[in-house]
Amino acid sequence: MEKELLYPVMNQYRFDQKLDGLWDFQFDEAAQGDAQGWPENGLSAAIQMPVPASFNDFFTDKASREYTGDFWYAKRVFVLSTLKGRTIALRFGAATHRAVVYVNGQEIRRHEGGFLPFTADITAEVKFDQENLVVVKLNNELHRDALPAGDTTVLKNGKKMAKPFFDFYNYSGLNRSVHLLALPQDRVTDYTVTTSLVGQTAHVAYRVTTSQATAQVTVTLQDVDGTVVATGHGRQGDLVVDQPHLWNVRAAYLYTLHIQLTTADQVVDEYHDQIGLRTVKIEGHQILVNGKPVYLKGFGRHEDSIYAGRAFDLNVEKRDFELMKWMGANSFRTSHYPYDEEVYRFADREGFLIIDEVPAVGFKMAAASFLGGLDQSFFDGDWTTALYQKHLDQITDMIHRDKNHPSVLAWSLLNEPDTSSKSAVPYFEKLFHDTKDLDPDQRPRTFTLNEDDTFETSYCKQFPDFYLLNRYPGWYHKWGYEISDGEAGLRAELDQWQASDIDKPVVFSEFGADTEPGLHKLPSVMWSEEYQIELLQMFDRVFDSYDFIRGEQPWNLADFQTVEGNMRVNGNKKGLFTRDRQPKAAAFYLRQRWHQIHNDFKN
Ligand code: CKX
Repeated sequence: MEKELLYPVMNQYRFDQKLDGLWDFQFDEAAQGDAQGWPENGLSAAIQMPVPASFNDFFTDKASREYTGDFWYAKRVFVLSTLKGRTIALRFGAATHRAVVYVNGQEIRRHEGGFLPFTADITAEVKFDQENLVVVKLNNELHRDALPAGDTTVLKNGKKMAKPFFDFYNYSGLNRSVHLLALPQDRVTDYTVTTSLVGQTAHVAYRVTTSQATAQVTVTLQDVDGTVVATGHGRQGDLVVDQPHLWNVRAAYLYTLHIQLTTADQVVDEYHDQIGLRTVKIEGHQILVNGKPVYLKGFGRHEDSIYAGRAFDLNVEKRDFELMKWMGANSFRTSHYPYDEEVYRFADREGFLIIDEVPAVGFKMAAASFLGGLDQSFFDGDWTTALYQKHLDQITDMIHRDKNHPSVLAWSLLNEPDTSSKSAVPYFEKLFHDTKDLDPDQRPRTFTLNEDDTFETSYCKQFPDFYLLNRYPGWYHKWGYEISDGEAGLRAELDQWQASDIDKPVVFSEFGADTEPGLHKLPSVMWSEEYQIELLQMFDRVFDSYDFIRGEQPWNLADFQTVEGNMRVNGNKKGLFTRDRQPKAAAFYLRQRWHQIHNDFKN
């Protein structure tokens, strides 16, 4: 059960109840909750906390907002006896960063990784027709051997403080929905589909895994009118669709896949999901979807909004998709962690391409140094062996969770790691080797190269299937009136890529300027709305000069919260939109450009 990550559905065989709402909540600075019997008796002095939400921004005192350490949630959950005989489970969409789950005083499971779901089988502990005490202990400390990477220090007053090596606030809590599930004992535990196209025919290779070996498996594919277009029998097979409606970029078409399990002619389980028929491939310096070249226009993003922090909020998500469509975008990167599953479902429906990123961020001591830490090569550290296993586990779970989404174009295995020291190479060799066969669809794998990791300095250029470049001339160096030198430097690097024998696409996955909305200045100064436009115009001139540049994703869709510091005025302001999702002037500029650039730009 622990490895079952299927998105919950409700039907006559499967029960799904969201446990969102107010939960009991309590900090545990002295880590005494276990000793004081909180798993058995509930929290001793609880306050109420919304779920899903990050706890931080609800508080009005700084010690609570910045709280780092153990903290607890509890809820009494009534379970009806009509669910008896099934596997009863809790499913947590995201618990940041590590969790211990208890039911009626018994520890059920532990999980590390704050941006991916996990299930806890509570069948043995659950009491029917009664309230059950669900208690979760969370911990939000940052460590070098954990993802995302950072340190936790202790201040002289005894308070712990998170020191991220990354540039987003360490929002913590039950950030995504919690589900109570009741599933048949004999059930579908996972499925995989991969599409290949032969002429006018799509072949959908499917594979279904089940909890028990005996049940018969039937798979059907229905079009949007509910007509069955293909049927398969057995745990694996091929669904053949003639004249298929392909899933295309910004022109999505979704079929419904139905999986049915029967034993002795009795249906015992059904699962359904929407899938898209499409292929993705990198060929030379082109990104191909269904064999046709695509130019990526879109954003690096964050799950970040006022009040609820990093919590998934359907309203914010809806607005973000409307903004991206208004801009003429066709893609985004889930910087710097896998997002809520609803995001991928939106993208599947709207025809957006996703570069799906694991929270391997902060793997660079210079980034830590920029944020107040040390300066040494990250991969020289003695923490990398422990870190590696967690990193691989989270890539495995991300691919396991997201592998069937037509929107997922590629996997980003790290953001801005330190690749300009040789000690990175063995880590990368192993990582790219161990992740090679995780995705049945064999999507391209990549990672973002930071400013310091250039054509000349990076030792890891051989690994990605295509390149993601994060570049900040005009902002972090050669800024203001020197921006023309920034442009010259950027062109000089790109000339080196062009002159090399590397024949892979390059996508600019970050570039931008912090911009204070409402600050106007003629001529421009840094932080003004005018300067943000000038910087984007500079990059656009460069993008249009090199054929191998196959995408532009400015940083960021919207302003977002970071640690406080002398580099940030209440967060990172590189958004094209404000944190409350209103456009800065640059959004109008870029919108005009993107509406003139078609998905097949440069072909
Ligand atoms: N890239 C020099 C990673 C993002 C940051 C972005 C920024 C950096 C730039 C690295 O998470 O927010 O500083 O704006």
